Amino acid sequence: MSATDRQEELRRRLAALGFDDVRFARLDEAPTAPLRAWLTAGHHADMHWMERTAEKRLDPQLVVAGARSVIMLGVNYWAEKIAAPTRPTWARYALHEDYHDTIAPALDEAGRLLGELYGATRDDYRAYTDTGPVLERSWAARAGLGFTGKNAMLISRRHGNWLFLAAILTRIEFAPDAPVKNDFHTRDVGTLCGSCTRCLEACPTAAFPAPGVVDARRCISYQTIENKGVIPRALRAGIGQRIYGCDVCLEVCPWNRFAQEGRRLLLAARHDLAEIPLAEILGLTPEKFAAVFRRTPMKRLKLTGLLRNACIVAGNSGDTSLLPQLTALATAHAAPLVRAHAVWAVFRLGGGPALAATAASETDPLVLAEFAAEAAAT
Ligand code: B12
Ligand code: SF4
Ligand code: SF4
Repeated sequence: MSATDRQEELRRRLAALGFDDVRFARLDEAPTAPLRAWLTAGHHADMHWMERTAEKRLDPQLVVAGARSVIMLGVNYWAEKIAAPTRPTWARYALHEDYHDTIAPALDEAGRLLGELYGATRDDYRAYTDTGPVLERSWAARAGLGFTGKNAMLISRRHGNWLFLAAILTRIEFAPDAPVKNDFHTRDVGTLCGSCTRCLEACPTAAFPAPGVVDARRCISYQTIENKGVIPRALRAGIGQRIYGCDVCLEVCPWNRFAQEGRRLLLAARHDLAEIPLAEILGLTPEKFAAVFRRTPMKRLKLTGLLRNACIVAGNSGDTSLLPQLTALATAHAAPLVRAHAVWAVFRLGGGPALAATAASETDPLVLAEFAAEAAAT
């Protein structure tokens, strides 16, 4: 079999495993992603693991010595079924079992394929989805899986913004696929955006200091998923009804009109989660949380984190029927993080004066800070 035929056979069999797009890039030219500038500006917030792994992200040789190529894989998670955002609003990707877990077996299978077709051993490659020290979006753009939008997303002409990415760094040398446009090297961001700036304008918390650059400190996705502590008061109103993650800069993108449902071979939908009313979430017990959110990305947030987010959504909802539940959380929940955000929500819904009396018996500094901020605001 010729080298070209073998590479196409690999592409075909990777697609058969469930990957909706399969592209190749050479590693001889490092991506220009301005990771260092991003870190220096503090845009990574408290994701210190991004700092610790920066060298490896910038140099694949430090991940797989002798690596020559990267195989970039895309998994389409677009679902017509949830065409309109629900209330509370979940990031679309979160309405599935954790994709890290459902894609991993296919990556194991991909490794076996490299063994079968190229005689590769475990030392010849590393496969990751999301959690590895790889600049996945930059390599995906280099491989022509799509282009980098002004929203920083890897946008595919076939799948819009709705692609999970996975990467296999390998010592095997593959013929590179072409980027989506020849001037790719001079215009790394917004290659096919034209004069559109919808995503930059739509961001509810002004998280784009520049096109293609996200300041995680202001990003709702970071705040509701990665931040394990207090969500800054100044951002809470902008979070609106978004209980977990944020798709605003993805949803507004005109390139989504070309998106079609993928085969979903590597995904397990949990669209039922979008139906859960906010009041039910506010009343979750640890047992119910564990049962409902088993295997979903929300399991990592834990019940405390989800309640924190739910309090913010409740505070933004204008729904005063939630006040009794929120007052109970503000006065009696065991976690100060939940009490603190519940205090904010109660004040937002107009129940503050009645709650203020309980401040005298509160001793936790997190919660007292919320009462103090409310007092200062009136
Ligand atoms: C840290 C991280 C986050 C952080 C920081 C996001 C960010 N923009 O960096 C937070 C928590 C905020 C986040 C949010 C989200 N994330 Co995230 N995240 C990551 C992670 C782990 C690393 C990203 C990274 O290295 N950031 C550092 C910056 C510097 O690198 P970058 O964004 O990849 O690089 C871009 C810029 O450098 C720019 N660029 C390149 N050249 C140039 C040149 C110039 C001059 C400029 C200005 C810019 C520029 O383009 C690059 C490619 O987009 C990746 C997985 C991975 N290993 O890559 C997933 C990943 C990027 N996330 C993903 C997703 C789905 C999301 C969310 C949509 C989740 C949600 N719905 O809530 C949001 C989208 C927010 C957004 N608009 O970016 C997907 C994106 C898939 C895709 N098609 O692009 C990834 C690839 C995970 C995966 N395997 O599928 N994420
Ligand atoms: S994910 Fe949401 S908050 Fe983050 S940059 Fe996009 S629109 Fe802004
Ligand atoms: S919304 Fe417009 S500017 Fe933003 S990524 Fe999509 S095409 Fe580009």
